[in-house]
Amino acid sequence: MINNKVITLNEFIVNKQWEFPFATGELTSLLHDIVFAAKLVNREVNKAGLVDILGTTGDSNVHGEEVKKLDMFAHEIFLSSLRTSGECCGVASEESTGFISFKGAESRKAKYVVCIDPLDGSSNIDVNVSIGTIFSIYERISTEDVSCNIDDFLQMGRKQVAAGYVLYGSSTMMVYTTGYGVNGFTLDPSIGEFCLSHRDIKIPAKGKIYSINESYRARFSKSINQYVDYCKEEDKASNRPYSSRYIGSMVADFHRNLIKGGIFMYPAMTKYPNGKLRLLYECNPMAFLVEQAGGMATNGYERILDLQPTALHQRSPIFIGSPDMVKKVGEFINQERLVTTN
Ligand code: P6P
Repeated sequence: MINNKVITLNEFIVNKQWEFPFATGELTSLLHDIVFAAKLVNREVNKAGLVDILGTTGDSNVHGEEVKKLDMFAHEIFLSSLRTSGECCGVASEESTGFISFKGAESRKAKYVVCIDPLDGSSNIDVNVSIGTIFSIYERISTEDVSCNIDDFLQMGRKQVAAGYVLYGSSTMMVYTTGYGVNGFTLDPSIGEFCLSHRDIKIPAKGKIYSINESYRARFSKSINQYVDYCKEEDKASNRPYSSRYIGSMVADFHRNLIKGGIFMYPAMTKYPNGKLRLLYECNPMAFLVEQAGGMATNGYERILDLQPTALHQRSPIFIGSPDMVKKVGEFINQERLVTTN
């Protein structure tokens, strides 16, 4: 609120546009289209238990994961909004094996591509646990007025022009960045608008929360288990033991740690030798957001945003959150590397 005036997300996006001297309004318009799609998805997520949109489609996606009806609904809603926006020439979606190139004359001229996980954490849909949408926006590198190509999507995360997520939780929030800080907006259902509720979010340098699926302990490397044991040790000077919090929905786990401080970890393991989370539409957008909020995101060795993608759905290990905590787990990982390489 400024002078008790509610600031809506649409107003905020337009106001921020004026901060870009050469802004032409295209990114503003694209963000508006994403916001519109999020409102439509939110409406269905909120009544998922009442309509025949729960359960599965009986299909599985490119990752061999069961596709939920709401997954596909969200995918189609975002695709439709992006296709008609005229500001996006193509989309890489978790729900689509290949990228989708929009063929319309206006879309072919558009300067942006979008990578998106339309509904992440979908295994939680049927049990009413928070789920989310994650998006990432790049300027195309292919020639305008021709169809986009794979290289438009395989850009390093540090090339993102915008990224954000929608959290369909106890309230519905949108959190996004265009590279000038992170701001959060809460949906007011009475007016159907996202309103500024978390201005200029900064993640605490350290927190008391660690998030990891400890059921995989037998599959983790020694250094990961050593760090988890470190989190559990009694040490008042360093405010340990930390609390274990893991929802199994990346957006919800990330958002809690962003606000309170903490670390989310999905390491490589025997079942997932490159980690489980996807670089283009989970790791990169969250890494852009966390760095803009003063946090860190690595794959254990390198900055996530510096990784060169080679495939649309490639996975990456990820350690993301409060910088002091990401650095600490990195010390354990590199110690193991030193020991095993000597
Ligand atoms: P696991 C949801 O399926 C997801 O992609 C992320 O949202 C979540 O953090 C992770 O997988 C949970 O994976 O193996 O712990 O169930």
